[in-house]
Amino acid sequence: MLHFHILTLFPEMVMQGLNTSILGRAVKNGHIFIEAVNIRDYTLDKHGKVDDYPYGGGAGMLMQAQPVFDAYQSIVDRVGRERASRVIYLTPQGKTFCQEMAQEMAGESDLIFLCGHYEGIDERVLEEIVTDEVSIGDYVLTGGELPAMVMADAIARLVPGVLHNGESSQTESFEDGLLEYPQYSRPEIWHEKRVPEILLSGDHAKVDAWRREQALLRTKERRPDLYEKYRERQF
Ligand code: 9D3
Repeated sequence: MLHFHILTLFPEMVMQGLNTSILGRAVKNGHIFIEAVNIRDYTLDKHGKVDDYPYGGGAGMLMQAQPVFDAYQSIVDRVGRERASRVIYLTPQGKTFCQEMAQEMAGESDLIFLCGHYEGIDERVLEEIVTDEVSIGDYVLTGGELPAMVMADAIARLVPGVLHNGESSQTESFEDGLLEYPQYSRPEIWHEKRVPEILLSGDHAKVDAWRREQALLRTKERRPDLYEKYRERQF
C-alpha cells in the first residue's frame, strides 16, 4: 500500500486526473491511497492569500513558506515523520524523472509531492522539507500538478497488484531498455497491407526472434541513445 500525498493549490485537478481509469481501480482495491492537500487551507491570511512579492524585486509572486510548511506538517502529524520521509518538489530545475526513479520510489510507503505555482516557493521552506527535486522534461508547463500526476501514474503501476494480467509492467519499453516491436491484429489484410507472414506461421521461436530483431531495429533508428546503452550492457 503506497500513499501519495499531493500538496497543491488545485486539489480538484489532481484528484480528477488520478481517480480515473487504472489508478481509480487501484485506489478502490486498496493498492494505493491518493490525497490532495490544499495548501490554501493552511494560510493564516484572512483573505486566503498564499503568495507575496519577492524580496529584492522581480516579476511575479512567490508562494510563502508558512502555508506550505503547515500543509506539509498536517501530513506528518497524521502519518509520522518516519513514513513521510520523502518530499518531492516538482520544479523545472530538478533532476529529470526516469523509469529508474519510478522503480525506487515505488518501494516507499508514503510520497509527498509539492507542486509549485507562481514564480516559485520561498527557498527557506524548501530547505526544511524537500528531499528530492524532480522535473519531467525540458519544456515549460504552468505548474507542478501535471508533473506530479505523471509521476504518480508511473510509480503506482509498479506497485504489486495495481496492474492486472494483460497490463503487465514487465517485458515493456524501458524495462529491458528497448522499444517495443510492431503488433498486428485482425484482419490479415487491411488497406492492402498484409500482416508479416512470420506472425501467421505458428512457429513461436521464429516469432520471438523476429520480434527481438524488430525491437532492436526500431530502437537503433528511433532512439540511438537507448540502443547504445543496451549494447554496452550486452558486453
Ligand atoms: C516564469 C518562471 N519561469 C522562468 C523561466 C520558471 C518556471 C517556473 C515554474 C517555469 C514554469 C514553471 C511551472 N512548471 C513547473 O512547476 C514544473 C515543470 C515544468 O514546467 N516542466 C517540466 N517539469 C516540471 S516539474 C514542475
